[in-house]
Amino acid sequence: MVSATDQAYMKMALELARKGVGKTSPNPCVGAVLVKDGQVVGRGWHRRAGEPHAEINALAAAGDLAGGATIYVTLEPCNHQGRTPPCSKAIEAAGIRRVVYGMSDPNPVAGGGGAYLAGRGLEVLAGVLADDCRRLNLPFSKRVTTGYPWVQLKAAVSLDGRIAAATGRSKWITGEQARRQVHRLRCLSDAILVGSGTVLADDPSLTTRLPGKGRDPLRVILDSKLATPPAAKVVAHDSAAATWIFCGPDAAESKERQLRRPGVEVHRVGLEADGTLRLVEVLEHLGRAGVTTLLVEGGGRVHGSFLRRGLADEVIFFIAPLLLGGDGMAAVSELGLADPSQAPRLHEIERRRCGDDLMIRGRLRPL
Ligand code: AOF
Ligand code: ZN
Repeated sequence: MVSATDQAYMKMALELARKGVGKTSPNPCVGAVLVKDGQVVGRGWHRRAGEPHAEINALAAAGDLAGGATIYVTLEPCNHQGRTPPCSKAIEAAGIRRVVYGMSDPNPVAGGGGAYLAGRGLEVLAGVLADDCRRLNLPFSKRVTTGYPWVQLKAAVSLDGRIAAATGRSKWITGEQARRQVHRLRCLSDAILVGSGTVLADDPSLTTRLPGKGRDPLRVILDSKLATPPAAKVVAHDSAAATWIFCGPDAAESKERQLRRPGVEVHRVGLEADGTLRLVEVLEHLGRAGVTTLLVEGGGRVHGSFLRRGLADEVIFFIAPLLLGGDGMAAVSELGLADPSQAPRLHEIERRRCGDDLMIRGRLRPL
């Protein structure tokens, strides 16, 4: 039975887990609370990959008070020796009597802690606020089960769905608040991806420029023919961020040589029948490198490719109150839909006002 008390403590554990958002990649955000005789005796959360798991931090905070307590943890305790010893054993050794967790561990190498602890005679309750726990770790769950990162499509569009005037100029469609929000999104991503068209048109640096936020995500350019000029900011600028350029099998060696410098890697992948890069190969490369959240910033052809192949997980569009007309550049290239009922549709939509603009965000699949 799931009681209101169990839910309340799980909520507390979720709040703790959220402190890790954007900091724990490629590992999950996890929170844990220890409760004994109606008192919270320990709190913990996972701060960074490689550092102790949430459960271990909560056990350490409780010290001797852990004996006989209940542990509330947002993710099933791990049962494996990874970078740190298994939490299942630590929970057992501390004399915990009852284990309440939210989501099961989707990680095939780490799972099984729930069954282990039940087998050792602890009372185990799974699935408390499971959906909230899952929402917090969708990118992690996707990467450990498929090998691909979680893909977010981002665009700043006019009311009529254009991302640039016919000249290619796009500065600025959305206002300052929306642009600040984009930098926040970049900070939470492990990598930012754009097509070479965007590099040629905008020459973006694709760094995060939030004061005090140090992390610069990996920059990824889709550039089948290596059209990126060696002077482009993504390759030439002195930056802490690394750049990976993906090109087709036949892109010129001479161009690759010109682009090569510290921090820049060129990767060759196969082509689809339509001549575009094989995105699944790109995603495999990135997933293997630990990229868990990938922010795709366009342009329209890149967004179209991800959507047509069903490879996007989430859409985050900023809509500005202006009109660019049909000669402007479309936010999403052709999808070949015969009927609106076939259109990719967002779920659990979040709407947020950013000054005069509106952010609309949602997942392309239900939970
Ligand atoms: C975390 N933090 O609080 C919990 C995790 O790389 P390792 O050895 O730290 O193991 C990571 C795995 O442990 C992770 O994939 C997940 O399945 C499990 N639980 N991981 O980073 C935590 N509880
Ligand atoms: Zn663990």
